[in-house]
Amino acid sequence: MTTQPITATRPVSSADPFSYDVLEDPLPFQADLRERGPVVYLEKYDVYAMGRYAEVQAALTNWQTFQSAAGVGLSNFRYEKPWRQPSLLLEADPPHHDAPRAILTKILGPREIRRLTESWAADATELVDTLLANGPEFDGVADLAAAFPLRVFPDAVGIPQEGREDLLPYGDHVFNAFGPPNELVEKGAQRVAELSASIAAKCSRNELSEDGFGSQIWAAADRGDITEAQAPLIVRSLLTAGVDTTVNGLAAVLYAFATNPDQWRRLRQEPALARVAFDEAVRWESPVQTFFRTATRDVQVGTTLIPEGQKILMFLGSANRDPRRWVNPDLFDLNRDPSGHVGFGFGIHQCVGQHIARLEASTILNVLAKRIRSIEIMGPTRRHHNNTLRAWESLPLRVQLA
Ligand code: OVM
Repeated sequence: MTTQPITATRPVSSADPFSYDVLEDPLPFQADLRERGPVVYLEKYDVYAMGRYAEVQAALTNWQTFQSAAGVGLSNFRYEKPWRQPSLLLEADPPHHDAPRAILTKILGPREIRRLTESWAADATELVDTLLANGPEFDGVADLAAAFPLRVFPDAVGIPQEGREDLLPYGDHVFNAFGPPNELVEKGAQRVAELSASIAAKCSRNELSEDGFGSQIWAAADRGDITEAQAPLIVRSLLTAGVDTTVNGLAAVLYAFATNPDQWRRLRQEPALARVAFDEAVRWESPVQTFFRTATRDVQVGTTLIPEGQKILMFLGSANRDPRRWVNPDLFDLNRDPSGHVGFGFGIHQCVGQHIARLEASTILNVLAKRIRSIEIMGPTRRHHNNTLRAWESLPLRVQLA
């Protein structure tokens, strides 16, 4: 009897998940990926991909086998990103990951951030009232989804006013750079030196206000919980991971409600659903679509043997719409329980800022639900293409006041 090499039966795809068409609408590619098998070899990039919920969730939980420390982008960042030292959180695993993670878990914990509730509600009210005073038509991205996080989050971290306009383009480039070196990355590369210098300058102790997350991170260095060299990189993580993600999470929930008016009526009847609505939008749209892991050993998934050292692309967005896990996955539905979605990741790397994201979203949704009877799309919507993010450039909205 001869034994076939196990890779002879592995599912393969020649598709490019970072192509224009897939970035414009990733759903057909993802459905195809899930149908091909639990893990699929992507010829174009010599990587593996997981698109089904069960395997994505299991792999994200198994950091020993599917490591982050070798980089969570396509390439080995250690050689290819001279402009960015690895993140101490995203691109690390235990034991190095533990102290930075523990510090942020505390600083960004649900209890710790409750002190922000009142002032954020006042900021949201003022932003929405000023916007609506200009008339019933506005851009859901620029005027709301970007405007609100940019109003509250940099203050919460404690960075100066100057240079805040660099936050979104810097994040955009970092998220692009997790993908292949395509035209999105080439375009961003023109400003990367300037942008990374600008962000780095905001992370030093003397630039940060006394009462923000940034100073709390430096206080952890004073206590000896982390080193002084680690502190600015942990502040950088907040500035990198905390802006583009929440902007596109808020855009996702606005788009979801604008295209599902019955769900908006439901939220208005029961405002306590704002948090569920946001998590359902994060499941439905998955603002962070993908991250890579690296196999630390030969590992079999389905009929495929993934060799040690290979990159595996985890499709959070696809797992969040896997019909094997979700009933009517393409429906944005406040009646479902979206918990267990992998839109914030899963396991030890699960988004440490998720309570901030939920507080931002529920704060703005509560104000909108009070003021606005209905939301509709009033013109052509435009996606913003990014190798990692499912993002929006423009959402022209028209609202009817309550
Ligand atoms: C970081 C980082 C950067 C981008 C994304 C992210 C979603 C983290 O620098 O730690 O998590």
